[in-house]
Amino acid sequence: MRLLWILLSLSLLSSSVFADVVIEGFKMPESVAQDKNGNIYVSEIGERDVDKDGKITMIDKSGNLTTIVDDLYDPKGLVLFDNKIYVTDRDVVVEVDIENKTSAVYAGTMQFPRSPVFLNDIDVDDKGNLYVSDSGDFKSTGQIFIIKTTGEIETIFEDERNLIKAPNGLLLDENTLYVLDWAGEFFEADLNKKSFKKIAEGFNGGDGIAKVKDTFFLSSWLEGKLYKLISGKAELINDKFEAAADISLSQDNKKVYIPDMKAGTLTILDVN
Ligand SMILES: [Ca+2]
Ligand SMILES: [Ca+2]
Repeated sequence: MRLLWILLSLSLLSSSVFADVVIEGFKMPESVAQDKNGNIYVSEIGERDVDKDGKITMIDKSGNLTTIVDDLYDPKGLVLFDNKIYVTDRDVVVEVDIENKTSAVYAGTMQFPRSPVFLNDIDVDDKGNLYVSDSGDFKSTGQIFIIKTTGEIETIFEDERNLIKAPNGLLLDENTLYVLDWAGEFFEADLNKKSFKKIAEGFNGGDGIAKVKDTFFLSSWLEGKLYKLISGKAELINDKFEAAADISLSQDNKKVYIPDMKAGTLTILDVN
């Protein structure tokens, strides 16, 4: 059992007062999600390129940490659907049964139309179709996949591959897919009209996306920063992270969870 360290601090940031909670002791945390019961799940890479040390840790409402599975490679983006966790793990997507604490490959490397190189973020629609980003070589070979509930996997926005360099963060909002590229651009893609347009830029080393109404929160892994974006205008709200990874919102939309991969922490930021 690991020790849980909670550090309460008040910091004045851009005229708002945030009460931050920082939970320490994670090994390269990459992504986070909260379920409807209030439990928070964190993916931990462990050591990079080392197999069987990647895990999913659950933080319950009392702050107790429990290992759900610890047999993964380098788990990254995770999403909850139907009491299961879907997590990207290098070149596969793994399904984690929370109750039984078991994992199994859900989408294997060979099922993809083009071999994935660095699967990164994941989101799910209300039917269970998964959207997955592949950051490729982090320069120009990235791609975005849909994994249908039938098991079929397709590359989407093929015609926009000149715009998409190294997609990292994905966020699905009804028929709109938001994409934060490692190269710094933030895109809005209409899944029905198949349109794909840039709505902001300047987020070098972009990683996670969270959204409350018309406000986006965007993280930069490379710069350790968290931004707020409203109507295309970005405001820096925290630059104290070492590597702000794949952020997400609490169920009540009042908090943003920020895993800091290099610091090994999870910061809970009040954005009410
Ligand atoms: Ca690992
Ligand atoms: Ca990511």
